[in-house]
Amino acid sequence: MRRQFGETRSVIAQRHALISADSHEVTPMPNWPGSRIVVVISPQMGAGFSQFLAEMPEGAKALAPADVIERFVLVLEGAVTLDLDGAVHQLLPEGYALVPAGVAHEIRATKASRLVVLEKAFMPLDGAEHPEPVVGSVEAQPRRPMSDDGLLAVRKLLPLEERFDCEVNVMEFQPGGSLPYVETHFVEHGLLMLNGGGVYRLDDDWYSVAQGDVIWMGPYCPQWFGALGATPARYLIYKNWNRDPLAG
Ligand code: UGY
Ligand code: MN
Repeated sequence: MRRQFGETRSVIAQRHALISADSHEVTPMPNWPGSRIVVVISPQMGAGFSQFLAEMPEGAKALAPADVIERFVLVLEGAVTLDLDGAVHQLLPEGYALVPAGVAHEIRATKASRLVVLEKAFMPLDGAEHPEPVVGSVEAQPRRPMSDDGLLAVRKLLPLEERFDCEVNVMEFQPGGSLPYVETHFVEHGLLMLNGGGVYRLDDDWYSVAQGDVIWMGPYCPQWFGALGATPARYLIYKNWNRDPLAG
């Protein structure tokens, strides 16, 4: 991109956004003192959640969000500890945690680290218990085939239980693999390209996307992805999940 001519690959549209690194804006964040934060998706653009990238210097800490907010973190680089109710978990690259709303915790970088963070107001379900924290690693989750051609698989990072109001998955496309059809749904997505690239259809536009790109897909944004190149494409994808569209 020729930034000196005011160019960027980022696009902010009514119902979707593509945020590329060339337009990242670093901002301070009270719960992340000393870290470099880039908020890539937020309610200000129309989303029902926020997604940000956090660059933590060694020793930096993150404090818990407001009591009604649940937080998902995935380590991209480095290493952090997660102090949860007295138990200390070590998160390495592709290690992740979901900290339910109201659960006290502290994240501390044991070396310079990069994280992707998703936060949203938790939507409880009548009669269901409050979710428990989840700590895991992407690699430890089974690959579930998603297409007949064997080119698409998903790893589900959170339990498929109704007390959880969101899903966070890693979709894995072999070269030439694609979503089987153009999806339209009332739930929305926050996405981070982890590896490889391809073509993303959002509404009536087709974008080339690669590692590091972030996408917001709002409700009913028609969406499709096809992987291109010699290596697999993988993305992390959040969606609000398992709640009636008339709830809340
Ligand atoms: O779970 C999903 O809705 C997912 N298949 N969407 C997507 O990859 N754009
Ligand atoms: Mn979808």
